[in-house]
Amino acid sequence: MTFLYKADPLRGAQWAERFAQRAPQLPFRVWPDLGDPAAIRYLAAWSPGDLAETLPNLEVIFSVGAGVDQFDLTRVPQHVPVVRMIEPGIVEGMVEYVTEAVLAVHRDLFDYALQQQARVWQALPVRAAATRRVGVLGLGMLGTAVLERLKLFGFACAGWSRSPRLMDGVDCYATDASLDAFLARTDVLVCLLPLTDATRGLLSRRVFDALPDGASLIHVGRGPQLNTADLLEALTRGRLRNAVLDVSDPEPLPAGHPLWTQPRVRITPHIASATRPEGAVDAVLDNLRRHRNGEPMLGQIDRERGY
Ligand code: NDP
Ligand code: OXD
Repeated sequence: MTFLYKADPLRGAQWAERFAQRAPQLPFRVWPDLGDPAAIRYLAAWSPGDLAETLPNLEVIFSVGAGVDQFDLTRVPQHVPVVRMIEPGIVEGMVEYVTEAVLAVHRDLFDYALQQQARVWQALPVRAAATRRVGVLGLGMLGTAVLERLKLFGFACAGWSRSPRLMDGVDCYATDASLDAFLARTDVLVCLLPLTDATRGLLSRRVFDALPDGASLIHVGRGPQLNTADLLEALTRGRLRNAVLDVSDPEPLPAGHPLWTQPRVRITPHIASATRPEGAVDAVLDNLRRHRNGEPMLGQIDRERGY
């Protein structure tokens, strides 16, 4: 009974070390060193390629990320559950990233960066956090954690999800029918949605036009959710004021892409948060225990929904 890891090899070495400490009885291999394919029961991957179809005795696939859109689920046999990553490090990283980005927008740091380039020493009026309306698309593990932190600054917080949710101190909107009402009250829009057929291309002119004039976008979901031509146009029109983009389509963003040179766009290379090896291995081992005991695994995705 072997565990196979197929993702970043540097992190793989850290996973191997943690496995050796926490589960020395379970042989751990790093792809492409498969050993006997028939012995592999568990796979952790960013993207499994053809492994899900070709490993004859595979029992569970773990995504090393919180998202699973990089998996081709049609190539994963129906009897093999797919489990996404739920571990504290990934949440902490995302809370830090989005909090910093919201505060940067709130405290006009994009404007001050432009003023600095022009050597302008000019104070801008400071708005109270309570008058700044933050809206998070996605009220899952990450969206709720982000809102819990943003609430502490006093921002007017709202969230949008597929099914109705309740969160203390957060105005919760659900379903497509309430999207416009949610957008109309949102000055800073944060995208923390999984990539599915329903969310692909969602961040488009239609959404930007439903936001108040001069709103800002923080996109930390997945690149294909954003229509970049519409974003550029909305920035040019002044409809959107600033954009913080951690994800792009394709990744890496090509060197000649016009987003690179937009003065009010800040780009980071998909680093908002990442699974930490210790937490990830602990989460996987806990789920293996659950699997063996016939208990539900934490983070098992629903193939129909796609997340
Ligand atoms: P979850 O699955 O916990 O939550 C997803 C949320 O999105 C849920 O609230 C869900 O609604 C909502 N949602 C999904 N589809 C729709 C829809 N069509 N309409 C309205 N709401 C919808 O995901 P996480 O919070 O763990 O992660 C979110 C995403 O963040 C990941 O899928 C990944 O793409 C991205 N991510 C990015 C990282 C980065 O570094 N940039 C790092 C980690 C993750 P409901 O509650 O009703 O199910
Ligand atoms: C993830 C990511 O989904 O890193 O975990 O984007």
